[in-house]
Amino acid sequence: FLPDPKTVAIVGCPFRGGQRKLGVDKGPIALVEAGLPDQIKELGWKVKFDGHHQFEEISAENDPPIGKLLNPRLVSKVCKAVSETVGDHIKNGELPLTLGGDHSLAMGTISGTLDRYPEACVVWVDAHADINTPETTGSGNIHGMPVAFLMGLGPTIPEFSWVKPRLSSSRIVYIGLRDLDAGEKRILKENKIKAFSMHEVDRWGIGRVVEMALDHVNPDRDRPIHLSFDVDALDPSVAPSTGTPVRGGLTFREGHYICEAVYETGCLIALDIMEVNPSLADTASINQTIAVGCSLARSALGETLL
Ligand code: HAR
Ligand code: MN
Ligand code: MN
Ligand code: MN
Repeated sequence: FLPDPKTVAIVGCPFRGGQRKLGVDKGPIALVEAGLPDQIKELGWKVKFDGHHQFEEISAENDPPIGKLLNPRLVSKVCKAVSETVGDHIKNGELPLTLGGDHSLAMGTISGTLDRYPEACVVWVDAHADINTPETTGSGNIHGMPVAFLMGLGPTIPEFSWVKPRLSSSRIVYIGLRDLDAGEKRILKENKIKAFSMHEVDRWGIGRVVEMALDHVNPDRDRPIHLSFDVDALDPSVAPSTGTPVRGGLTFREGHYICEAVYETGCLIALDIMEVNPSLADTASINQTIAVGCSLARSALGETLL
């Protein structure tokens, strides 16, 4: 599935409307300023980047909550635009690398992927399952819900009618989970969704976990893979500058190993690097987190293979 010539299209998404904290909208700018486009070129890819998305804001007065959902119209509109951009890049034979921004954006990126490849599978690397429905959410933050929307769980919200419920429970696998809400645990069980929490990473080791994860969603390694990587999957000592850090996460190598192993399948068709927030820590921690975001992306694009 790798595009020929190998071309990455960077989709910079300075967006924070899926959660409450300031700063995550600066993530993509920081990753690009740190040199990510040139780093990817050095790996032998053509890189297309024509600036970050300019999301025209819907003012808060025009966007009251729908039920518990915060900024619903804004999130919907932004994700719809992202979906179209990602889908277009895939159609053009480019691998979209979406830089967030908060993880609600994955509603857009994965919709774009499924437009082009309905049979695609998703590897979701995160401390969180992001599978609350508009009914189970405690926070109202839509970055905790994109998977529910993609799977068509929960009530129909007319403002999100463009999101087609096309992701089936057998086509997504989680790695790195350790902070789930009670409702999310129930949803995972009821839908028999495969998840490798940090407990499984400790038990089996990351090599075996990634193999089992891929065996589940992509047994013959012939399906396109969308890798959605939330940097809070990593331990806060590795990626401190993110909105909802949770202790006990993936080591630097475990995170990079996942990216490398997905690249090795030759099935990667879209990549998200999400939730880098370059304002939530001291300068050293911020720079460390930005550097890790860049190196995860490089690993998923083949950097560390001999
Ligand atoms: N489960 C909580 C909620 O729904 C926290 C979710 C989110 N944080 C993230 N997503 N960074 O991965 O609000
Ligand atoms: Mn997430
Ligand atoms: Mn998370
Ligand atoms: Mn490296």
